[in-house]
Amino acid sequence: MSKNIEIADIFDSIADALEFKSENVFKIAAYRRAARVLREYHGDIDKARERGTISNMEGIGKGMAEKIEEYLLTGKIKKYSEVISDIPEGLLELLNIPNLGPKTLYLIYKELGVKNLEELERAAKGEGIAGLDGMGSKKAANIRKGISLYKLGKSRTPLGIVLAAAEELAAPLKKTAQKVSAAGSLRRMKETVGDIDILASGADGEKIIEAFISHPSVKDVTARGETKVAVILETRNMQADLRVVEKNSYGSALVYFTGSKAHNVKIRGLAKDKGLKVNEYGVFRGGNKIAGKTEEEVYKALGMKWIPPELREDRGEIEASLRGKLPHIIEGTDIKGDFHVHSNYSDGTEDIKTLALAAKKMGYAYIGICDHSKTSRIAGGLDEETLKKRNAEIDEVQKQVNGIKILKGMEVDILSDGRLDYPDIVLEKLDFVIAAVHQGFAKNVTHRMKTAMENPFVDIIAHPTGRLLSGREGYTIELESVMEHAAKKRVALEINASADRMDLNDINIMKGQDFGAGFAIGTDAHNTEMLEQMKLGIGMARRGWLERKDVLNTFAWKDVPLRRYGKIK
Ligand code: DGT
Ligand code: CA
Ligand code: CA
Repeated sequence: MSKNIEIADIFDSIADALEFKSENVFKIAAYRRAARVLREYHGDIDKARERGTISNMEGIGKGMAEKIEEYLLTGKIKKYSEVISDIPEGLLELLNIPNLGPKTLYLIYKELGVKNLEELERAAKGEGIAGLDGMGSKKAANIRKGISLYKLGKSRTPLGIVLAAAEELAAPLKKTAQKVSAAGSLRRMKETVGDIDILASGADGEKIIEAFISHPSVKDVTARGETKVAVILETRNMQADLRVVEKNSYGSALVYFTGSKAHNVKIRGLAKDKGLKVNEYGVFRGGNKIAGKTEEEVYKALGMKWIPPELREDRGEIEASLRGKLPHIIEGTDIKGDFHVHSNYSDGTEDIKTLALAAKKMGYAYIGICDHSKTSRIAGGLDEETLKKRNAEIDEVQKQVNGIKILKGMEVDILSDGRLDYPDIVLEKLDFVIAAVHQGFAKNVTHRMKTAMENPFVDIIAHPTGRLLSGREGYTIELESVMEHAAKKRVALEINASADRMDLNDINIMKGQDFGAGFAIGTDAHNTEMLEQMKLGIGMARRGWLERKDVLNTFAWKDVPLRRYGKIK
């Protein structure tokens, strides 16, 4: 592990401990921010120390810089041993359980002596937690629900993490194998992945398997045969399966191992009706193999057009393909811009110019700079004066950078009564507004979102469910009611593509589409690298059967159908 990651882990642990002790929220946020900056740092942190430039890093204050230096010089951070000295080992891990906040955990620990997951589970089931002051059976039930979510979360990994790990894993295979592809839920871009499946074919199968298991990210080999092997990766102890197949069966094997299981079952039934047999080796009529080399060929033999992997969930794609009515789902190349990017004016780590240049390099026509509004103070929310300055800087940078339009967006908080965090006169000066609930997740969220949509300057509703894949349940909300209202008011629903959110996900996208809502994909990037998360949003949109016309950022900026410009589809 590189040193910056080691330090980031320690900073996150300090933040956990401070949270447990109910200390100052800004102090906690400073550790979290520093941890994030360190995780994304690509330089040599030791060199930065030698140059004395650590404290120049955006998001690293003087105090944090000192602690980083302390670690680099001594291998320890005193503050860490201090804050954890009176907390039992493993207790803070429980803070990752949804519905269990630091204050409650503290109470349970103090009153019941709960120190680990097992004890917590017991206390949540029996009288223990329910009997505590201010708790009751409803809260105990919520914690039980949180525990099962937490366990589930541990067994599946968010797609964003998996994609990065799988790309790294597959890269060296491309040298020995003729063909390499992701398969399984990873290729279908499912929001979480149980295990990684990779398919390869080439002249020397043994050499391919050898290259796979000798990869530095492989921790353990759990099963090894001549054509398949299973390993455990360093990343979250994930399992990865590799299968090596004959090139004449590559297409049918890819169909088979891409799944989903439900899709495969339906295909097999269909083949049977036609007097055919389909398996991982090919499509057969009697003893004759009639297809198998490519996926296109396999689908064609069954009377279908090739089906994009993201649709292979048996949600009507087979019927649509048989009738020649598959939708033209959106592609990465359709995306003309990103609507949700934070600059260093709020909690992003890079300046507007850097972000704009990066977006231009990605081939975008526009980038929506979208900082937090003033109520989100912990996230560096902008007061009106600072917002003016930011807008002026956008104008200034726009003069220096051509070939990309820099949009003045804001992610504006929806307040407890549904009003927005800035008056209309401020909102009006922006190119677009994303309205977001960041406080009061259980407080009247449906009503607040709908009220916010009454404001004519609201264009997009941010992360409409509020859930996090790392284990936060999200808002208490009647999503259908919000979607219906959004469709009626022509407010777009966000597909927030950040790895931990994926919000809306495929199922909710389909729901939104049933109501006739429009969508806007935003990465919620806090630095240039996170702009790449657009692919996760595209994956979700494709799984939700969205076409170009359904997604705002497939339009050229002058044609984006925002209601404030009267350009409504
Ligand atoms: P995951 O790993 O839980 O996220 O989901 P998948 O879809 O990647 O499932 P996995 O890894 O168990 O299997 C990969 C693919 O192999 C799966 O999508 C379809 C195929 N497959 C696995 N087992 C069966 C089976 O019993 N019958 C059929 N028809 N296909 C199977
Ligand atoms: Ca899998
Ligand atoms: Ca598998």
